[in-house]
Amino acid sequence: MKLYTYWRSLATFRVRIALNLKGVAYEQVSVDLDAGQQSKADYKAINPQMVIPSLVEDDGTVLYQSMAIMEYLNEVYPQPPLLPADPKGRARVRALSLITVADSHPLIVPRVRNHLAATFNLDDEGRMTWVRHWFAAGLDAYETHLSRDQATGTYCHGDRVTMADLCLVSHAAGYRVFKGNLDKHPTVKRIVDTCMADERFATAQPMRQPGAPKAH
Ligand SMILES: N[C@@H](CCC(=O)N[C@@H](CS)C(=O)NCC(=O)O)C(=O)O
Repeated sequence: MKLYTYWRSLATFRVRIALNLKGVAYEQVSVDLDAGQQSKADYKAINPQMVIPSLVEDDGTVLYQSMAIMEYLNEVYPQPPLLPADPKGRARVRALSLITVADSHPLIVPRVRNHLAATFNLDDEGRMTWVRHWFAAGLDAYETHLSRDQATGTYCHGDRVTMADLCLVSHAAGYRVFKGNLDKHPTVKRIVDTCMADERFATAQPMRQPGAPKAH
């Protein structure tokens, strides 16, 4: 299978972790978001929404939207499970995942930041404030849920990795790119640090992808 990706894409980071956890081999095809390659005709034919990730199966089926892709991988490769066995647990993991996937990340993606600049003349500093606001709002919600819910364990839900951890880790990584830190979110920080100590998470992170700037 082929993953259309870009080193710093947070949505693709989530999918890369899922692929690593499932032990699935894949080919990476880079879509340079900084060069606007996502809007070019050849990629638009694959994903009309002009966003990454897209995962193309060997039979040509195109999967899109990171959460749908994670759920697909979880169904096709059941081990290790990314969702709990019980309906209430699954609802909680999906709900935690959606804090990032539905309510935070969509507000900070390049097309939104570009629109704020082009249509509303928001300068760099204004866009930075916007992005940090939405990341922090999501982290506040995570911190409250995770610190008060009995269901929280070593990870977001109990003592096994679930899809919620993949989403949380991508959220925290994005916040750090925009110079946020997790000092006010200790439960989030504990879980993120635990996840990132696992090579299957660490090797999926943006700075370890082909094309990422060299760390200095
Ligand atoms: N909800 C989608 C978000 C996809 C998305 O917006 N991806 C970003 C990269 S993380 C993108 O391709 N942005 C291109 C743009 O905004 O022009 C998902 O989770 O897959």
